[in-house]
Amino acid sequence: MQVQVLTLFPDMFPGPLQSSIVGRAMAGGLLELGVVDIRDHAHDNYRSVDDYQFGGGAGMVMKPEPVFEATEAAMAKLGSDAPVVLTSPQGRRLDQGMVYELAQMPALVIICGHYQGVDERVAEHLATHVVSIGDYVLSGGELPAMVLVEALCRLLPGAVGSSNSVEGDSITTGLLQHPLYTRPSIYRDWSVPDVLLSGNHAEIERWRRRQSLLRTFRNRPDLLQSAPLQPSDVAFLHANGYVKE
Ligand code: 9D3
Repeated sequence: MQVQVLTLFPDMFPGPLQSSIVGRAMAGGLLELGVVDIRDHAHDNYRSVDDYQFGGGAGMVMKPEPVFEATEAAMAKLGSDAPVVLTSPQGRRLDQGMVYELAQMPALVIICGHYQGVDERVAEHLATHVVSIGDYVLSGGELPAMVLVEALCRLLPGAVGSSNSVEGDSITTGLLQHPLYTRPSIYRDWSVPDVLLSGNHAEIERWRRRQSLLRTFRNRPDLLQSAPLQPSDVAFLHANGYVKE
């Protein structure tokens, strides 16, 4: 997959992406990551990339011309049908479904927003996807772009995790993963739950299922709404304080 990242802060890349799975994918040619300095597409002698907003108000807005022209230059290299992701707090929240959809593409352009935002014509007439990574305030779209690249990379055919059965499990259950333990069986007086050492696989599976249900109920009740639940799951949750809305 070819990814071109457009940013006002090209020094931030590849940054942490050169480690771990993404680094290996880049070294192995599975992922080609290009970084474009949007400022190189500025029009004037001051290399301006931002301006005051029409209508008044504090904060600067990224000008459309450098963003459009940097994107069009990137697409000339990648193919004009490559999706264009704009990172923005106003975007759709990134989830694994969106990552999966984008991972099917041979090429991708990611525009990193900065300042108060980007001239709306970019979202309206250039971006195919406007994406946020969650409800907290960052100073720009660079870290969100890295988050997206890392998530995509794991799904590329041949990358570590691309055929990860454990992940498949957690997607099909729609629940949070159960607790994991490894040796030693006792650490500082804290022992691993007996059931995991029992060798009784039916009991272990039942315990894991219940732990998944409890943590999902406590930490991500929103996920329970769409998780496929057995009557025995619902009964267990009810016995633990769950009331279906
Ligand atoms: C006062 C309104 N703010 C919007 C919620 C202003 C604002 C905050 C942060 C405008 C831009 C930014 C910079 N953030 C991003 O560009 C960004 C982001 C984020 O802050 N959180 C989660 N995902 C993303 S994707 C891009």
